[in-house]
Amino acid sequence: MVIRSALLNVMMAAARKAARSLLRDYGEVENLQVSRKGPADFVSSADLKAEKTLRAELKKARPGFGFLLEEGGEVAGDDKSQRWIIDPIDGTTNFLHGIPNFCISIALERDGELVAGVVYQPLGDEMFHAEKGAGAFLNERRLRVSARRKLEDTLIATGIPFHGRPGHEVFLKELAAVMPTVAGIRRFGSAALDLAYVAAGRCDGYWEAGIKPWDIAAGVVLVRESGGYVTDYDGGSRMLDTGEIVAANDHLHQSLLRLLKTARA
Ligand code: LIP
Repeated sequence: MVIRSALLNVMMAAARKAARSLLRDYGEVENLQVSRKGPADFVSSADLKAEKTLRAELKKARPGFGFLLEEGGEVAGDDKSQRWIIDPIDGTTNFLHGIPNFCISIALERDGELVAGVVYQPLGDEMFHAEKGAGAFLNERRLRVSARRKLEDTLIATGIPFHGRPGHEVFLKELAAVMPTVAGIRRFGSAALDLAYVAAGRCDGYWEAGIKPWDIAAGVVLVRESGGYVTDYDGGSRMLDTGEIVAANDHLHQSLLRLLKTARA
């Protein structure tokens, strides 16, 4: 039986409450695929509904904390040292197309440091959670990053730029460098779950550019607390500012970082 802090219990309860409406909406999206208008507006209302629930539950539990919300933006709290960083649906495009790989991501930042994260994948009832210094868990199971040491044995996740997003050419250079070096590359469509999968050892690494703070904040805590390394492209910790991230187990992080840096040179 995992003993969790009151803070994590608050975060997990909020995620479960928001997931109830999200699962109902996801079922509806599948029916809307064939409608002429498509489900885009419906998904944005699902996004807003989930975010409203998360904000209400977390404000009730910690009234003074601020927020950084994917839809609602920055909301200052009375307590200037603490803010929630929330993505109500990470993997929105998957959700829109009825692809079962999306999650709710909630992180707590205290004095500029990410100290707790919850990534909840409601379809599989997979609650990834971690708090600084207390380890990372999937439901009741303690998580550890993979032990693979050779890039040729690894499965690496990434995100691919698309219409309206920058970085197509540089991504192709990165892909050309990584592709022949590893056992496989996956584009799952949710940065938060990509990081959760690294923390769980399902993937050995993940990289992406052009990513938002709410996509990665919770996953950063998961990877760190499961013994992995997470940096920006320069090996620093400014991922939320730069929108660039490289995460991997402790044996591989430097190799992956170097590979990507060479590709971009
Ligand atoms: C998504 C990220 C994903 C990225 C997508 C999108 P959203 O976030 O989680 O890694 O490749 O382009 O940004 O929009 O689903 O919250």
